[in-house]
Amino acid sequence: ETTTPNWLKKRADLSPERTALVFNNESWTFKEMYMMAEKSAGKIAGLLQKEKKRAAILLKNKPETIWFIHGLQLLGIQTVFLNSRLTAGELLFQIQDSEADLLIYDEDYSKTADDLNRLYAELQMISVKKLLEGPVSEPEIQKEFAFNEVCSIMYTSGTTGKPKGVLQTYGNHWWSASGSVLNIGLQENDSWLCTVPIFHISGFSILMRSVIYGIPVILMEKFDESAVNRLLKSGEVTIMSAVSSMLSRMLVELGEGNYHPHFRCMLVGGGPVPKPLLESCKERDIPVFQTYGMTETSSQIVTLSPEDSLRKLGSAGKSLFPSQIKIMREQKEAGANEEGEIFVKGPNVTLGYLKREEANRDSFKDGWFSTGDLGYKDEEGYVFILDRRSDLIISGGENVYPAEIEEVLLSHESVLEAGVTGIANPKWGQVPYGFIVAEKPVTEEEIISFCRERLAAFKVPQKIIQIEQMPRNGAGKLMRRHLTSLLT
Ligand code: S0N
Ligand code: AMP
Ligand code: MG
Ligand code: MG
Ligand code: MG
Repeated sequence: ETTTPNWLKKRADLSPERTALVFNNESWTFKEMYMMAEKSAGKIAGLLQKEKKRAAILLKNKPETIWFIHGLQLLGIQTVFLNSRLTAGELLFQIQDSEADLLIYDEDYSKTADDLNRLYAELQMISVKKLLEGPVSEPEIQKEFAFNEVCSIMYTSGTTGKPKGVLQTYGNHWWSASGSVLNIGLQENDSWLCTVPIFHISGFSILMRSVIYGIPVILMEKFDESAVNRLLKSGEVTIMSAVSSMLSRMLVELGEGNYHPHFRCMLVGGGPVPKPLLESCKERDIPVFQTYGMTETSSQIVTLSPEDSLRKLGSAGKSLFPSQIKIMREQKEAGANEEGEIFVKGPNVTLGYLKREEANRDSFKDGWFSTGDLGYKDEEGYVFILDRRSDLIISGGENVYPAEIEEVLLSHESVLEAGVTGIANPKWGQVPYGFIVAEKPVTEEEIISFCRERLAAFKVPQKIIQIEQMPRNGAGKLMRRHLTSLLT
């Protein structure tokens, strides 16, 4: 079994004085970061019994979050990353499903924590503030990482049913970071701007790359296009990860301005990247690289290379060095320009979903992971992503699963049938619209506020449309994409 030294510990030993993190006007070296992580580990260890192995975090993009994540790794405790946009009810499922022994939350989420406490009184929880004030014990530090050990768990929903915990091992993160750097390279002055949430793999992967490569993370608590543009103009940042909605907002704010020549890579993915957006980047000499990846692949698995980023605009690129991609059509590998389902394979692909035997059986075929996404390779082997896993809506980089919204709509006493589909939206890419067949009179406002209590804001249908009959095929299956044509 492959093991390596704990990455942060190793990094602090190799380059103690290099900058690890910049946040507002403060910065920390790798040596300081290790000290903070060790101290955090000591604080967490004092709370947990020895055999406890999983902690959930409901935290912000702040330095403490990074200390705690590394602290948990030092203790050999798996981290369950919770999306702070979710409601207490949605979080409860993930906390219980993952059997987390502890919840660490930011003070700003005290209201959610109180709600969780009401719903699940046995859950041990502590705020960052309390944890930082508490005593430090002498923790037993795990000096090594085993590659096939689970490091992190992030939830993602499926086409049907409840969210599933994606198991990400240390090996997955290592290979993901390696694949990225073997594509875009590493330069003396590199630094990676993190304004995507750390609770998504888009953000967490930046933390892993930072310790593995020895480069600083420039962290922002909240995405703000003018603050980001100022940074990119300053020359302080060389690489940034973004989703399309962020990039569009940045371009509007940028106007006729330009980024500093040090800025060398704008990695854009997490959902469809519109061609016109890529073209306006090209016109302004913004070094844009489309990437395709997912929680199950611990971030990028297909990314354009520097030499192709302009020539192959619109493509997500080729699979990164340690991984493979194939397009399957009617059980056979598709030919050039033939559309099919995207399958991926490689050491950054998840071991599977936590406690989901059936989903695991369905997702893996001969060592290949079936993504459910549709795409094709051109004659040179470049991948183009055409469509998402069945019916998945992506709103500003957040996934919205129609089945999950429909379940909530159906639970309303006035709703007999429900269907949800994504409608194009200039700000978010797509937003969900709800279609209902009512059995009793009900207003749009009533349904929307009912959803708001139960679902994260980005999942709440922007409109509720009452219809006479749901479009169904001969077998009675809801044809979600036909809903769009019912809009007047
Ligand atoms: C786009 C973001 C930044 C918008 O958030 P913002 O502007 O901070 O909004 P708030 O002030 O919090 O809220 C204002 C109102 O907007 C609503 N709202 C917020 N977000 C959304 C949304 N996504 N959709 C719809 N509505 C939204 C709020 O509810 C609020 O509404 P009101 O006023 O009514 O209360 C933010 O959404 C964001 O950070 N998005 C990005 C998330 C992300 O990172 N997704 C990627 C997930 N995928 C992966 O991690 C795999 C791919 C990957 O790893 C990757 C992706 C990109 C680049 C690189 C990689 C890589 O492979 O390395
Ligand atoms: P998540 O794990 O939540 O980030 O969701 C990953 C999904 O986002 C993928 O399965 C795709 O459906 C979608 N996605 C990611 N990157 C791209 C891209 N470059 N173009 C189109 N869709 C993408
Ligand atoms: Mg917010
Ligand atoms: Mg997503
Ligand atoms: Mg009902």
